Amino acid sequence: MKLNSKIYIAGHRGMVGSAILRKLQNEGYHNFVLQTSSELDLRNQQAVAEFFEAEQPEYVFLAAAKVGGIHANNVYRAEFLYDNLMIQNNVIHNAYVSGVKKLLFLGSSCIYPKLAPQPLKEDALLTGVLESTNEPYAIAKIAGIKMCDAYRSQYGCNFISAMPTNLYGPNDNYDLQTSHVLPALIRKFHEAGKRGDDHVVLWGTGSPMREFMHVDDLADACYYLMQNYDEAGFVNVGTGSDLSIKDLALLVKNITGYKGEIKHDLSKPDGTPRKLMDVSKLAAAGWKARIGLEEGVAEVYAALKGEEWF
Ligand code: GFB
Repeated sequence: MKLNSKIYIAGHRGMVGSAILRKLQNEGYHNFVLQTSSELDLRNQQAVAEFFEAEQPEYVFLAAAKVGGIHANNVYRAEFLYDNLMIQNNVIHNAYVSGVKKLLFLGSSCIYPKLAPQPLKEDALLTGVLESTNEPYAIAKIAGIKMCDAYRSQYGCNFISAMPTNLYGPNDNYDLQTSHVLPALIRKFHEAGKRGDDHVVLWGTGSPMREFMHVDDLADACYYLMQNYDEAGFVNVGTGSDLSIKDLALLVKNITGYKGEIKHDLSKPDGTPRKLMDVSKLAAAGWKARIGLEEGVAEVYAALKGEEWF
């Protein structure tokens, strides 16, 4: 990419897209095409075709998606499947039609089979049954990887895919029903402290293991891959280390200064027992994560002052 290349970031107001935009702006890029979801509904085939024809972006970061935590994935199953398939089909196909030079498609570590060997290597894709709570989302994201590969093989498109681990950072979703675990815990511990509650409720057993990466690290990796990586298939993007949800809760408890107890709601699902990324392919390509979990969460927590609920 040249500094004046025309770049379309799909989903630039979300946590991932906004981090990619910040990163590119910091690097001196300035020729962006940006559309909010009310300006351009990416599920609308005609509207997306017209947008690509009119704007002719050279590079595309596909960070637009219907996303959410374990509960949202499990409940809004139709939306997670339909919205994500429509968004990615429209963007990837029209990137091909309009001659985009390179496209980066983003997915998630939930594409792997529920019981795949750990750490998760890229070649474990489609070797087993998916975790049921996020099967619709995973099926859509697997379809996106295969679509990029098919357009590469049939049409010669330089479309690449990266699968990040669980992410956190600025512009995360703090709605307790639909969010991922990390923003949920930050909010739960903070609000319990403010209210003087004697305990905080954690969903599930607390034993599942998860890996967390700051979204600024992901944005850095996306920028790196856009410049240096041109392969079919996909590459994992993670930190390479994980912890239990219980230990994550203790870390957040400590950062927020909460003094009460932790209780469990066992009616809520645990999800996949573990999903730790094998990041050796990414390391061999020349990139690794820099932001430590404690440092990253402390920074995110400090930046929440001023939020309506804080
Ligand atoms: O982050 P999370 O919602 O999604 O939950 P997944 C991770 C773990 O934290 C689960 C537990 O075992 C939850 O039961 N947990 C404990 C909580 N307390 C809470 C809480 O208050 N809120 C939430 N949300 N969880 C999602 C997938 O899976 O991860 C998506 O559904 C996506 O498809 C995303 O891939 C990255 O890590 O289980």
